[in-house]
Amino acid sequence: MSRARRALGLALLAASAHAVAASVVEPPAFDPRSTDAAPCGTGLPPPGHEMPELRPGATGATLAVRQDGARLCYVADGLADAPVIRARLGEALTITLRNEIDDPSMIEAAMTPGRLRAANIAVPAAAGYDPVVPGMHHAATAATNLHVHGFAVPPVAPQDDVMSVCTDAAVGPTTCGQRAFTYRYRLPADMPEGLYWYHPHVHGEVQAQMLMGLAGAIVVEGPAHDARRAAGIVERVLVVRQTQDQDAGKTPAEAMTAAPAGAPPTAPAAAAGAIDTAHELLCTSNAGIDQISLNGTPVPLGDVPDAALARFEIAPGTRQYWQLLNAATDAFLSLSLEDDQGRALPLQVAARDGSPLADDTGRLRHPAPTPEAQPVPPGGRIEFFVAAPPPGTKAFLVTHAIDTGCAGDRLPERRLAVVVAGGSAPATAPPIAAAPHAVSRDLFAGLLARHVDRRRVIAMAEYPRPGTADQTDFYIVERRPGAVLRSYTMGDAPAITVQAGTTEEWTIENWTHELHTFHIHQLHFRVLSVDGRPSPAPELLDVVEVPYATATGYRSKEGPLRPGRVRLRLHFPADMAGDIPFHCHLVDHEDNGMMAVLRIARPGPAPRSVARRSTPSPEPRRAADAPAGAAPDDASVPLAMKESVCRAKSATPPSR
Ligand SMILES: [Cu+2]
Repeated sequence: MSRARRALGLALLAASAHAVAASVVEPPAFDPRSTDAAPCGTGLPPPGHEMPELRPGATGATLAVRQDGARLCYVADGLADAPVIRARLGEALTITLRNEIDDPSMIEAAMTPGRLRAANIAVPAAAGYDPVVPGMHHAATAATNLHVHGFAVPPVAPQDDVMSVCTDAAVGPTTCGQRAFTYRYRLPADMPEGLYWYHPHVHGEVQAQMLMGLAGAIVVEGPAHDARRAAGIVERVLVVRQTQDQDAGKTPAEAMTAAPAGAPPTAPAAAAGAIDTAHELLCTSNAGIDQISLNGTPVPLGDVPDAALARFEIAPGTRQYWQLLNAATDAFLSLSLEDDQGRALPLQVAARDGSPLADDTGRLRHPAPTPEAQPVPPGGRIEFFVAAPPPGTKAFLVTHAIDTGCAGDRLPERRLAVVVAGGSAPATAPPIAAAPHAVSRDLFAGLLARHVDRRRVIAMAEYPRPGTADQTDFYIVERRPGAVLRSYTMGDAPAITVQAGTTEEWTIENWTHELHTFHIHQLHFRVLSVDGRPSPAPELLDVVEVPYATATGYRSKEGPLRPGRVRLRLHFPADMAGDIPFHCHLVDHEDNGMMAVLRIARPGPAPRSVARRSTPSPEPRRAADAPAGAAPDDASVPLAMKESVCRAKSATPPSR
């Protein structure tokens, strides 16, 4: 859910799309060439469009960020068509990012935070309530930078440093001190091979810049890619983006329905020792449906003719390898391949988030083809084999309707593409059963076997800003004694410091009524359990969906809410030492505070006392989610996190 003033730029985008649909005037032909008159090209790509490829290697390539009104685009080799960047394990990748943005006001208009110019009124500490100190409105700078999502490279310039590296726009503040920056990545030879992606990461402007067009895929090639190529398997890159955020622009008063009947008023007594989340029982009444696109082409809603869909041909009797990125700002996907009767066809998933589902030990094997829908959260990737449908039939790539929680967005079923048998097979194409699955050892191997040095509980929450009608603040905070809810503000000190070489288990809790995701830079983690259900084959991911909270009944010992939970195991390699952001990848939430920084400290002569950091956790209450020494459950940790909304409702709205 995002709440903000309607973004002018996005409204313009939407309006122009509607105007095209409603008028008889032919839309401009698609021409991705970037010119002075049309910096981001003209027209929309036809369904099934393939983005150009860019192979910068060590010598490098330039990626310019250009602007055409409410649109932003990545331009390479003169084409405003976010290239698929191809890189190679163990090799250097050099990219110069140049900022050509010339109208920051369009980004300002597309940003979701409200119009607050002053710090919000802090809620005074009182019995039962603790201060909430939200941030304030972030004015658009039009600075941009490049995050290589998922790359296991140091968070240190000139590699993936999103905290201190940025580039200034052609017009606007000059806070970055540079118009261009050359990123020099050294891809480890043992990084997982597969689909990654790039997007801006200037805090407060991530959603605006992504909605306006900034996101692209990176394919990191290695032995598995080589094996597929040798076998003649065609690879296809699919990028889902989001161009609108419809539910913005409502006030919380408009957007929220009443709490369920019988909900008690927020009372300190109900909150003793736990997050007081009575207001989290509020739902929203979203009516809008966000527009998504596939490789730049709008994805239609409802039952549409096949001609409106991307059409992909697969040579009869063969299969292809599809690499799909969900670069949407907040739209989840749930993918299936279906025949024209709506029956799910088996899908063989090979990798997620750039990581093979099998490991080199044989402990984790490639799953059998499954007809089950495959979730792909915002920021996530999935790679799978698609077999040619029998000649004369067709199949559809579908994303199903998703329940995102009563405060989440509406996500209806949509068809993304039609798949038919056609074309001729490459000479080397193997029969379907013989596709190779190369699995090499990666730097996250052995994670499941590592000794766990420490366990933490990380809570996600969201509260309407006290005293105002147009802003929700989002939080991600470690639950520990003395913790205070505070939205992240650029420059905040690291929330957590760990020693390089250690391993931790984090339980991520979602105390809200909408889905969130957890993403951490630099690292892949294994997902051990979801809502207490152990994963039979813990996946190695860099972004994971965190289920929404469920009401427990008001007489429950647990309080009114049971948070959704995922339990993760993370290892902190010395090579990744530095300050690493972790955040929700519904990027509006990230922009509005659901972000924090983890510091990986290099091993030094005087590490922190291990004994002090290894205080035994209290016994968890829920056996299902409680292997020995599991993370503590909600009521067992003394907390200083209590929401303050009800108390603050009568506060004077801050000046705007
Ligand atoms: Cu979120």
